[in-house]
Amino acid sequence: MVRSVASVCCYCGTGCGVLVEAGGDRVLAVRGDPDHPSSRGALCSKGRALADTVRRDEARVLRAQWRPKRGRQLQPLQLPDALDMAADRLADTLARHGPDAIGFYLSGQLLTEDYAAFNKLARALVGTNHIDTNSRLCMSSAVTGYKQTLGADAPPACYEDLDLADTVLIAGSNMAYAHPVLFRRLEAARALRPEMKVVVVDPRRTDTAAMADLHLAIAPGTDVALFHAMLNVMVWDGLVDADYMERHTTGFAGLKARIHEFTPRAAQDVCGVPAQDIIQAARWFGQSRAALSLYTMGLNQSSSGTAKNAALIHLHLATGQIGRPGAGPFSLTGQPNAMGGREAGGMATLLPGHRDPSDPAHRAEVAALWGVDALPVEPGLPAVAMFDAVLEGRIKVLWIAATNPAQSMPDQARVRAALEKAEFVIVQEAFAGTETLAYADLVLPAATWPEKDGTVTNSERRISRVRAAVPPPGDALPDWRLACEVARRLAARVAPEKAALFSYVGESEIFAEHARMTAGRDLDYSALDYAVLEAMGPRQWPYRPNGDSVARLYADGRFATQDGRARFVDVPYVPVAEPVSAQYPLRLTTGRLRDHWHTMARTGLSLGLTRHVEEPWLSLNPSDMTRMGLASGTLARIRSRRGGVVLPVRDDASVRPGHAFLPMHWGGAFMAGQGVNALTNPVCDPQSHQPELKHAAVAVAAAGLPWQAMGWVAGDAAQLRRRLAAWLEFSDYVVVLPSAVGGGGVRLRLAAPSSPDSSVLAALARDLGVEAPGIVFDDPARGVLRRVALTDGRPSAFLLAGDSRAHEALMAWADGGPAPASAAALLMGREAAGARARTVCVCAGVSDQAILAGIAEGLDLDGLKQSLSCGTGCGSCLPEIRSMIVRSAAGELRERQPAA
Ligand SMILES: Nc1nc2c(c(=O)[nH]1)N[C@H]1C(S)=C(S)[C@@H](COP(=O)(O)OP(=O)(O)OC[C@H]3O[C@@H](n4cnc5c(=O)[nH]c(N)nc54)[C@H](O)[C@@H]3O)O[C@H]1N2
Ligand SMILES: Nc1nc2c(c(=O)[nH]1)N[C@H]1C(S)=C(S)[C@@H](COP(=O)(O)OP(=O)(O)OC[C@H]3O[C@@H](n4cnc5c(=O)[nH]c(N)nc54)[C@H](O)[C@@H]3O)O[C@H]1N2
Ligand code: SF4
Ligand SMILES: [Mo]
Repeated sequence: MVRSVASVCCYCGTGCGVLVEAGGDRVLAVRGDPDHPSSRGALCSKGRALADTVRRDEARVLRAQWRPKRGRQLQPLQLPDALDMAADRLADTLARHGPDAIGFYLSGQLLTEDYAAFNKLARALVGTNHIDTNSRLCMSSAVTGYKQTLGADAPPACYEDLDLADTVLIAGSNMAYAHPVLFRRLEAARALRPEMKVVVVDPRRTDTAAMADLHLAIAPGTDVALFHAMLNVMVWDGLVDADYMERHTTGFAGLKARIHEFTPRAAQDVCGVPAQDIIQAARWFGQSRAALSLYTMGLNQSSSGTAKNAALIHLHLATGQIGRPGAGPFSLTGQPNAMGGREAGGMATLLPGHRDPSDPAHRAEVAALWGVDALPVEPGLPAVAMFDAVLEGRIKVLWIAATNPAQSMPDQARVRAALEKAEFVIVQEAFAGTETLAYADLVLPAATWPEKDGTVTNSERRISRVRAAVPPPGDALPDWRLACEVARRLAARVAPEKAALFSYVGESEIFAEHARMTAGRDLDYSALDYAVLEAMGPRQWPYRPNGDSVARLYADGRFATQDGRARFVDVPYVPVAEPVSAQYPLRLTTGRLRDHWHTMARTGLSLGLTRHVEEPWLSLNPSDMTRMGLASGTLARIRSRRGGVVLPVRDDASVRPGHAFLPMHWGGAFMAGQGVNALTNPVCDPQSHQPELKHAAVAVAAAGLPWQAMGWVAGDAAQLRRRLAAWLEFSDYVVVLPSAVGGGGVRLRLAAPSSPDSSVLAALARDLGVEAPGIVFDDPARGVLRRVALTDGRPSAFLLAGDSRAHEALMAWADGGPAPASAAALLMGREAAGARARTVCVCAGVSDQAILAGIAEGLDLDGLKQSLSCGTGCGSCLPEIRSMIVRSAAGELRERQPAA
């Protein structure tokens, strides 16, 4: 019997509805849910590939595990024993060191019910406010920005505003990659109303920027100067709404003097974009009937993230562009439940129902609602400071759930030192092989999507039900249940009267308790429960008992402040924390790719998704490459003041001279060293405590690793990655990557200063399964191995050590290309092969080469769609295809000549 279960995609904060088709314990297919009001059936490439990522095997954490001693392997443990072990350690730490020796580090990927359970455990039972999440790396500047200006942490707009806006200001957001379904909606609106103006503020010319009428490629970190200058122009041109400001805002007088300094000329010098463009952006915004801003990490992940948010919101307050259809400052959330986590108060600086832990009245309210005497007073530590406290020995037990800090936190050397220093680390994980698991003393097996029930809130304040479609594998349990099981055991040891606080029978009971805590607050959805969600479908907050959702906030000009007025805040422009210098001359920024999700535990399991970008590299402007004498593909050592990584460099005209870009996805589980965040700066915004993940000063130089080997082997990527993982220690440059080539397998690349001795080469050949292969052209005297194992006449594994000229040709053959006329000529690199094509359209499997060939024939977008079917599925590739058309016309891209 096939069931169809309505749920929500587990990736980004767009929160697309999905229908999961399942039979028994298997997921058969995942489709877009046409009835979900936020997405109306649409899914991007990641959502479409969800069925490929549902696993019940060794790719998952199936059992509890513990590490008897640091440095030893994890060992399996019965789940009840693991829960007792957690409770024992927590009780013991409480007795010896008190509640603030325990910290919880959670995730915006937890469901609201998980958050509610953990929050109660931390604050009402353990008695600490040390509960923070990866949302600190993500949304916390949006929270402080909204609270400072509008009085509450509430995005005032909704997705329909994308259809209705006349001017759209996209700031620090690469929506084309990170919120593709919303970007599709914007493209559709613009196709209907070509007069719509789109301005993109991003140092890089992303696929999002490529669709803009105006791209402001500002220097990193200079957004405040830009927004102040835009406001300056609006004041000067009389585009502000003095009446609105007079009736609904305060504080403009205090900001005026500062705005005065930021003339377009002054901002041109700071931001590095023409004054004329700044004036143009301000006029479009100010003259527009409806102006909408969409913004994300380019603003938030900054040492002045709060100021960037406030300065952008000022533009809306000054022009009255808020609370109306098509208008408003709309912060897009990153993770699927970043919003729900904020509502449940699952961060050090928040309490349930958008309350504040530093407010005694709020603490008393929450204590009463939970039925405990009091909540802890001592402030909780935000993420970066929490890991510092672990390193300094103040926090001794750290419980990590649904996040992978040994990859995603800035300044990995420090984070990893902290994890080593901790007395006891609990890691609650769903997928095997993550970087953080290497530091676990106790592993709790978590259920994950689509095995969990609960709710999430998306960017437009819409609460949807997440529904389980299959049972969890092995001993895995939903996160809230693991939290409650440990909580009850801990209560039995330290406060038996509190055990009842955690005796929920199911998710709906937790949600009901949580929803009640929102009564009378700005987000009030106390009238909402699972029955209402079942009957009415996803609802937005605030939710009125009569069944009305509120689509737009502040329509009446009354804000969530004491006096009902929104506030202008006099925010200074402060440059990035780490200026470039002679020693570290390049500005590094980091961010996302279209088809991967964060640290790739899940997207790394979908072969289709690995095709778009197959490996990590550093993007540099071609002029910098020439200046440094680096050819595309050269291995380079990238260093910051904190650490380094070795990766290939590639020329990329979307990056400005003096700038560099590295994707955030690949960490120590896929490459030698500690990944991208070995480089990043842990300096934080003083108000939001969000780290500056978007900027670090770096140096780049050729790595000097001339000996290289490349291998590939077909088979199950999760198993093969485990088999090859030890090679990650081999040198400063090693990557072990899932590969879609030949129906799936793993790719290995490594490099060394000189040829390793023959025993190392023999071990490499053994691990890749090419000890006695079908084709051999070795040259042992020169440390060269060239071997291909064949199955049914096609490569099933190969190794090219010391001479990898044949790599692309072999990959093409393994991937279904024609067999070479002469294997010898191929392996000796004499059979020239055109560079292998890269997949642009995952749905229809169309390569960049095919698209460029089409463009060369004169096809436009519609022609390409018709003749190649590219871009006719989820549409995630459309921005890239459009940008290829533009860049080909500009002579930047050319079809590569086919192999001679
Ligand atoms: N495919 C995919 N989608 C995702 C995710 C994913 O991992 N993969 N993750 C989700 C999550 S959790 C998040 S938080 C969102 C993030 O979504 P986005 O914020 O859109 O993604 P990023 O690539 O991190 O950063 C956006 C842009 O900020 C620019 N930028 C850097 N510095 C500055 C600056 O100083 N000013 C300005 N204006 N821009 C700057 C970068 O060049 C980059 O293009 O994506 C969500 N969606
Ligand atoms: N350099 C750089 N670093 C960044 C960023 C950047 O732009 N640049 N962005 C930052 C941002 S915005 C974010 S949001 C973070 C994201 O960083 P992380 O949160 O560390 O990234 P994920 O890979 O999503 O980690 C989620 C983990 O939870 C596991 N998991 C999945 N489902 C479940 C479940 O249901 N229960 C449990 N218990 N576990 C589960 C996954 O296997 C995975 O290991 O990265 C931050 N780090
Ligand atoms: S846009 Fe893509 S990743 Fe985001 S929720 Fe929708 S389908 Fe999932
Ligand atoms: Mo995020």
